[in-house]
Amino acid sequence: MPMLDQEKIETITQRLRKANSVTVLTGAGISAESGVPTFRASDGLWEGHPIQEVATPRGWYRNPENVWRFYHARRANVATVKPNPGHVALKQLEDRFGDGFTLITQNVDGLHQQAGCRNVLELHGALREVRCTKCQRVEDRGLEPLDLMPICTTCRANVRPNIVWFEEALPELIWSKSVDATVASDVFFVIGTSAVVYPAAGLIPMAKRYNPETLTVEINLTRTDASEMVDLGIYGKAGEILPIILRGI
Ligand code: BV8
Ligand code: ZN
Repeated sequence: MPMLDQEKIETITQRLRKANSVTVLTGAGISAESGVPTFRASDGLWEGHPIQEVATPRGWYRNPENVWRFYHARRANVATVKPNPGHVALKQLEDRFGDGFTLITQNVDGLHQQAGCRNVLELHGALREVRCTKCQRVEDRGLEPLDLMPICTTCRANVRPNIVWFEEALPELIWSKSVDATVASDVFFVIGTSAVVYPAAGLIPMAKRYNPETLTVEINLTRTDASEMVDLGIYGKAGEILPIILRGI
C-alpha cells in the first residue's frame, strides 16, 4: 500500500532533523501561487509567443524587438507579484540550515530573493538583469519599465535580457556550485518543475548517484519525469505542503 502523505511528511521531517546539508531545486511551479505563469502550462507557447521566437539566440537574431516585448511583459508581470508561502517556507529552511542550505532555481523571477533567501543559484538568469551585446557588462535594472530596445550605460550598445535561452550554456560557476551542493546533500528537494529541461533536470538523479544515502523528495501538483527518479513524492500545492514540512522540524 503506498505510503500516506502523513507518513511521507514524517519521514522527511525525521531526516531533516538529522541533516546537515539540504539542497532544493525549484521550477516555475513554486511561483505559480504568486501569479507567475508556468512555462509548460501554456503548451509551449508563452504569453502567445512560440518559444523558438522568444527564448533562443536565433529568435533574438531574427527579431530582437519581439524578444524584448516578450521580456518586458514578463518583467511587468513579476513586478506586480509577491512571494507565496512556498517561497517563505524555503527561506525558513535556509534560516534553519544556514550555510548547509542551497537553493538552486530555474526561475528568473527573483521571488526567492524577495522572500529573503540569500544563497540563490539562478541557473537560467534573471529578469531584473540585462547583458550588453558588446562589452558583456551585466547590469541589475530592477523591474522598472525599460525602453523597447534598452542600451548599455557603459558603451551604449544594445543590451539583451540576462537570461539563458535554449541552446545556450548555463553560467559555469553557478552550474558547478549547483552540482557541488547536489552531490553533498543529505536531503534533496525538487519542487514545482516538470523536469524536462536539461542540464537542470540532470541534478535530480545526480543527488542519489553520488550519495545513495541522500533522501530525494519531489513536491509537485502532478507526477513528472522526476517522479521515477526520487524516493518520495508529495502531490499538491507547494505553498501548502512546504509550510507543513517546516512545522514538523
Ligand atoms: C543547453 C529561460 C547546451 C527562458 C529557460 C538542442 C541544442 C542544444 C540543447 C538542446 C537541444 N535540444 C534539447 C536541448 C537541451 C535543452 C532542453 O533541455 N530542451 C528541453 C525543452 C527538451 N536545454 C538547453 O538548451 C539548455 N542549454 O543545453 O546548452 C550547450 C552547452 C555548452 C555550450 C553551448 C550550449 C538551456 C536550458 C535553459 C532554457 N531557458 N528559461 C525564460 O525563462 O525566459 S528554461 C524554461 O524551462 C524556464 O526557465 C523554466 O524554468 C524551465 C523549466 O520549466 P519548469 O520550471 O519545470 O516549468 P514548467 O511549466 O515546465 O513546470 C512547472 C511545474 O510546476 C509543473 O510540473 C507543474 O505541475 C508544477 N506546478 C504548478 N503549480 C504548482 C506546481 N507544483 C507545486 N505547486 C504548485 N502550486
Ligand atoms: Zn556595453
